[in-house]
Amino acid sequence: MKKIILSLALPVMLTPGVQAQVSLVNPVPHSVQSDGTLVPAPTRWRVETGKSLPGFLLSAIGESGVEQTADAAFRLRVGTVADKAFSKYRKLVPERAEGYYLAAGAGEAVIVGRDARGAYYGLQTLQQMMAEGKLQVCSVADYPDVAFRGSIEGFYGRPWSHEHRLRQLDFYGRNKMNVYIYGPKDDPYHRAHWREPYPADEAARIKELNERAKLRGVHFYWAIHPGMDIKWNDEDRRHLVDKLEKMYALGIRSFAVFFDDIWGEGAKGENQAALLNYVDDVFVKKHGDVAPLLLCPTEYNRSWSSDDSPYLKALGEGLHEGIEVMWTGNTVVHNIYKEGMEWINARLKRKTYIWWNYPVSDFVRDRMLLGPTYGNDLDIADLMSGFVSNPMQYAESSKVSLYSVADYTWNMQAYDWQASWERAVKDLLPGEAAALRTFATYNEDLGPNGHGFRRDEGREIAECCSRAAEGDSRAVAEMSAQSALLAAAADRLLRCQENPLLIEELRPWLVQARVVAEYGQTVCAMKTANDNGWPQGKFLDLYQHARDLKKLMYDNENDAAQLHEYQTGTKLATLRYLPAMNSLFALEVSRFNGTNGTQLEATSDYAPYHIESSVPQLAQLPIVATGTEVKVTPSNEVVKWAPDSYFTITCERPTRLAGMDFNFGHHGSAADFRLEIRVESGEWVPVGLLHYGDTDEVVHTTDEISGKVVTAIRLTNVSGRELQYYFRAFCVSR
Ligand code: LOG
Repeated sequence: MKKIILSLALPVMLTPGVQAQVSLVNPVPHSVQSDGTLVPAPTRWRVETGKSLPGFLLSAIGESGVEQTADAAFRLRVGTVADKAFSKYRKLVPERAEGYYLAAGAGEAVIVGRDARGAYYGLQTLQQMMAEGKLQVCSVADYPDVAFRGSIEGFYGRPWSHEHRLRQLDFYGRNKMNVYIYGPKDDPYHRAHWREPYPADEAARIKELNERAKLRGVHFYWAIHPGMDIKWNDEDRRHLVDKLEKMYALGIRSFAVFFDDIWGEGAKGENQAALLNYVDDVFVKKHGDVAPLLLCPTEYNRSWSSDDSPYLKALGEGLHEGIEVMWTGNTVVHNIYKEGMEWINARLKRKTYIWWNYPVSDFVRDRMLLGPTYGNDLDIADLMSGFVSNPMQYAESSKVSLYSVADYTWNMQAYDWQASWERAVKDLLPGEAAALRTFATYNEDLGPNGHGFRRDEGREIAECCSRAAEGDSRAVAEMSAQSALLAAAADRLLRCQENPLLIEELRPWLVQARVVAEYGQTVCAMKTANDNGWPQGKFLDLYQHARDLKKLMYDNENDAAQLHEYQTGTKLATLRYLPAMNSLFALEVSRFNGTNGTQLEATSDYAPYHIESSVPQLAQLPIVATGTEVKVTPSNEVVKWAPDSYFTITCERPTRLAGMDFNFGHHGSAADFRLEIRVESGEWVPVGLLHYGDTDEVVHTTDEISGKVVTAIRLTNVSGRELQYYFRAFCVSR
């Protein structure tokens, strides 16, 4: 084997053009030494392992796809620094938990981990390098920047399926992520019925997940969310510990307790701290083999807290040392900045564990988020104890972002979001990476949303879009071509067999992309028609077609048959592409009107209902009309209604009502609000509100609403105080 000199001080040391095999590795390793020499990757190897290796590592070697035979010419040696046989490598292995040293050459590869997980990660690096049948002569010294890296299945909506979760755990292992936190809001045994044990079949599945996690070097955290109805008494403390014991019996050894998105009794800091300390004493310490507890607090972001928050003080001072606390940043959905990390660490008196709310889409359910993962500071690795991403309810699609989260948390300073994204797309769908890449560039932004978190969608066509919007001929021609490429990409993906689970998730957006692209092409053709003085009838055909496509797009967004559970629509290309095409449409229609003396309507948009609200959390909520219903997307957090604040839905055209109801998660809320409808004369008419039963949370109207034709509906907080309610459902029937 070639002699390799190693320098830990230097990051990846490669001459451009010779990085082929090492560049296949995710996350980007800290230090690689290589002159770029490539040798054929072994198809068989004889394996020598150190005595320290646990079973999961041996099975990982077994599953590597390379045949193990005693007479193979290639020798693979795997061990840890605890193995005598590997002692001569000890100095080369970074002195960091989960670090490893790997040296690979023509006849041999050696992997030495600081610990077992380190060795496992060295094996991942070697396997990824060999993916294209070649092996690069190199040495790698590598380790993670952040101790705990992974995902938190913590969204509202349909929880991931068992199959998806297993695939996720495999993916985490490959990408050197070591945490999966199980906390789907809509698993009843996690939250609403936290006291109750899982039915046997579900318990068996969780056990299987935990087993798979172990095989992939992943800490499986099971989270419980008791805060909605917990009583601070012995009985409920016992309920909590009993439930944790049941999960312990399944083999779980890492636990989290969540208190997010609640108010009232459950939200008291001292009580939460006391409960966690109690669990620490009677459960964690008692067992001795349970990881430090993880808490998600109620004030989990800075905008809901204050410089001298008594709540954070209670946690910072009250919680046992070692208990980890989660934090979403400056707001619920926010990139993570150094100043904010320092602020919260000082208050919690520990390094905070980041719960990053991206690419979660439970507050913008009409979006598929496939763009690059960017915006977090690159100098904060030492300020956090962990970093987990809350993904979309679409597990496969979330891998675009999770791949880069793995990259970012492993080697922060070297993190290059663009390059990481390019690799992520290839990794997810190698055979159709170009099509997925094209499609993804139209599925980045979240659109207006209550959290104000946006992504820069369509960077690559930005200039072209702005010129096309003003009717520039070359730009319009290019936009027409771009539209054709989007349609082609969507078609390719729709018939792609490579990853059926991914395509199933993307399908509504792919179908919509075809309509979007056809709209763009049609609008570009309207310009051609005007430029060349085509007969009026031809322009009118295109004009009508563009408007029909807009309506079809709207119907697609709102077609009940196509909606995934909880999902309210399917939007894409909204940041640059569609606005540019809409402007061009208006421009060409006015041109046509000018030349022909016609009065065609210049707007193609179709959005029959709009929200106006003085409650910032509600003002940007998506609203959709499906069949006979107009629904507002639920908000996940606690919504604060200032006294006299209002929430209005305006109708583009007068709408005949059949009824309406809403659910703010609180019996008695009917008395706090006034509902009014605006009739066609413009007059506001009050409507009575009531609950049907003694405990019913849903608010109904008294029947004076049915049959009324209205142009707006307004709800006002008339309680005279600030109200803190959920916004679970708001539905108007027409
Ligand atoms: C929830 C979370 C949800 C996310 C985005 C936390 C700590 N809690 O507003 O379950 O997926 O925001 O909607 C949250 O982020 N509440």
